[in-house]
Amino acid sequence: MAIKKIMEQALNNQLNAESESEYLYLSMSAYFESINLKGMAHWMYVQFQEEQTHKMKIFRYINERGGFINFKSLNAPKAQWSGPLNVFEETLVHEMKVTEMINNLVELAMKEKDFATYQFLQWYVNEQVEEEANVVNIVENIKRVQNSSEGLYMLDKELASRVFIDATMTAV
Ligand code: OFO
Repeated sequence: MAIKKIMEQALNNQLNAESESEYLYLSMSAYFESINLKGMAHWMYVQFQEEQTHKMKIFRYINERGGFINFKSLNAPKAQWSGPLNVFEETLVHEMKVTEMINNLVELAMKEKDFATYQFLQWYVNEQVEEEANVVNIVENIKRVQNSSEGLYMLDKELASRVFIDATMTAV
């Protein structure tokens, strides 16, 4: 059964929001490059790659359900921050907003009795738990080492080890 217009539109909004996340994290990666925190720049680059996969999962799903893709133009992301804590605190606020958007989508899928979309969205529900937990952890660690350049150096090295996992390769 083809997807209803109301659900198609809501998923398209999410697809565009994932593009905005991509753009934001790439900008954060560039910022970290500019202040020579290579590990954090790498972490944000992996985050950018992850957001691409979040977008592409929705892209594939809308197509599979016989819907249409509607891209919107994107606003330029913010480019300057006051330091690592500021960046990761803003990342947490951003991810909390995304979680709310996903929850609203789940609510809509239930209301429309679109059980396939409801099922599809469960991956995103779980992913948001992980996204928020990861960032909370980094914010706490930055607070711990904030006044120690050695601590910041060690944390930057740790964040350099993040590995990108392609979510489009896992089940939809
Ligand atoms: Fe796509 O989860 Fe972050 O924004």
